[in-house]
Amino acid sequence: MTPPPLLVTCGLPYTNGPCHLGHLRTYVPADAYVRYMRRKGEEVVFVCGSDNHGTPIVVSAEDAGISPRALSERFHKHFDEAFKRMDVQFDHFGMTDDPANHHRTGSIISALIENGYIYKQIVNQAYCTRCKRFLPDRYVEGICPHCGTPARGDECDQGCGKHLEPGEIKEPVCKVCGTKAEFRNQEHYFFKLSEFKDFLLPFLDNLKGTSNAKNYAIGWIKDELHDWCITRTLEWGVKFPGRDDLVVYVWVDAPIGYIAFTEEWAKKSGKDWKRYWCDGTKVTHFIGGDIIYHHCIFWPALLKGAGYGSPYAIVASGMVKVDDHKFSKSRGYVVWTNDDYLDKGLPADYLRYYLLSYTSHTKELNFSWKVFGERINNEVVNIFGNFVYRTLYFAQKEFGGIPPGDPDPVIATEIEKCLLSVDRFMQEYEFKGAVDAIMSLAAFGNSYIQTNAPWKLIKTDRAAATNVIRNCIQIVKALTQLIEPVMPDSAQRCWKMLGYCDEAKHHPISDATLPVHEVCTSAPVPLFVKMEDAQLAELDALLQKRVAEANKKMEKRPTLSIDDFAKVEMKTGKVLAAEAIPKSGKLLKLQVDIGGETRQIVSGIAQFYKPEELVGKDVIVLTNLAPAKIFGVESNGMILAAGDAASLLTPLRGVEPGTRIR
Ligand code: B3M
Ligand code: ZN
Repeated sequence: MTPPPLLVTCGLPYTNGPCHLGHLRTYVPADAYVRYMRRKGEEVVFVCGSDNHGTPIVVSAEDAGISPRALSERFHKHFDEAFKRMDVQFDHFGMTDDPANHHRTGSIISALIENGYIYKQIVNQAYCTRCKRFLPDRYVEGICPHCGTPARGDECDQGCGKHLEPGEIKEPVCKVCGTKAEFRNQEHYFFKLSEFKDFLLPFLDNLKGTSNAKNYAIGWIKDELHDWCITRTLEWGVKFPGRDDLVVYVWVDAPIGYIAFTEEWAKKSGKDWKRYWCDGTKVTHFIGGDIIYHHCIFWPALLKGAGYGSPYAIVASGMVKVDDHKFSKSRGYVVWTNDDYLDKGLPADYLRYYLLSYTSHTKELNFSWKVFGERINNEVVNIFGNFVYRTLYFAQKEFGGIPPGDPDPVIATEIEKCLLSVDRFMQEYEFKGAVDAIMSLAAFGNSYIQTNAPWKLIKTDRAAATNVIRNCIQIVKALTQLIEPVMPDSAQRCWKMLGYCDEAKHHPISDATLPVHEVCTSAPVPLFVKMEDAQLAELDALLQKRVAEANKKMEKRPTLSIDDFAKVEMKTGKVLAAEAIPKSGKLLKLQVDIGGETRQIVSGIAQFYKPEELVGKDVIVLTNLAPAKIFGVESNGMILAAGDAASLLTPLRGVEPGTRIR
């Protein structure tokens, strides 16, 4: 039997926000790896897709006033386009909410039930009496039972990082309305992860990939393995077989998406997906360093329990910082792929180069525009670009092409050395090592042309000058071949300048050593444009502005004089009527008695209150706010509320409507 081909996947982006540098740190190296392996002659399939389920999507969709499916489709399209613009070329990019994944997840759960790995149990779960619902995962916040830090329902995101099971969180509070949650009993389904220890230890021992993934997982497995609750009380998701009231936990159907996407790809390409997942598989997962547990422990156990093959390699990238700060969207330490980079006209290749060469794949990457500019200008432009241009310019000017022939042995040896070195690094997922080796060859070329100065030599010894430039051309060809996985667009442009009409990526990497027969007779142009200081300063200013704005949001307001406060007119009011404003999602239209006068007020509280529960309530109204039209509806005043969940203010003791607040 022929050995199974390589299947490479990337962690699936959630469809509740745009693509950023943190995503790219995983996807760009995966794409470079796939390109390289193909150039080595391996059969590779590269699949990914968007992760549409789970509470983060439901909460964001509620905020946006649209359905989780609509939100998912919007961001799915966004990611698909952003990846293409970055030259990250998946063979298939699916959605976890599409039928193939619903079907595959159902079938895997059924297999797990049949094999005795799933059992029912009553869970004491957080319940909100105001919202009248159970609070899965991110619907609840509280205190981590392991380390005492404030945590989300499903993970201690600010403290110890542990995964939290339903019912584990202490002092739970409803994320939507801020009400203290109760614990109530509910029946759930559990996966017997604890039974997989004997399988997981040898599996991890043999696992390929980066050492961080393997070592963390081996460390965790030496502790006790807990069974996982794999159902949630949500409408949105993949239904648990036979239970209309439960969906499976997002971390069940998300990795199963890898299989479903392979099936979708196989269907359109006339291939057999089982070849990838059922016989001795060669599946390589590229993931972020924060989801190692899910991929090295939970996922292989799930596959094993359902009778599928095990992952071959897991490659986990290190964290991303921005300007020496923890990557944070809310604090402004973020670089958006479209808004901050591609839409500014910057080439995908520069960012690809930077991400691959900044540091070892498993180490922390600290982004700054300053270092970005330095690396591009000093390395890509001055070393690589400069050498290529000098060589091609001289060849074209003096020879209008180069007489074919073999390069000198010393040059051939240098190229061979580089090929071996790049190969060793790529096999070890050490992308920086590979890029550095390529750049060393470019630096070698630069000093070779400088030392031999063919522009001088040609005046005294034309044959010797011809030989020098032929050697340089060979190095250019090797560089073009080698850099293609890193900077595909630049490599292709260079390939054209060498006189080739086909695509560089369709040549095996070993072509680097074959002599060049043709050199383009049209004038070469510089491959790269330098990053200007002014442009870098502008990009940096945008980042600093975003950080300052985020800070301001968290800052205290300036002190107010009593005279300033006297300008504010607030009165008690009684809500007489309330109705939702159609299609607005968030808005209610209220009629409020403020003492002898009825005001119409539009308020963004529809997510938190039903219209009928507001009628008759005493509220506090800012009465001298300038009237405004909101969603086309006249609003004359503002109702005061506290916090993100809009808890309405009300007088402690009954007072007449229209009583002045002082
Ligand atoms: N959607 C995103 C994350 O936690 C999550 C990955 C799923 S991979 C199967 O990074
Ligand atoms: Zn609630």
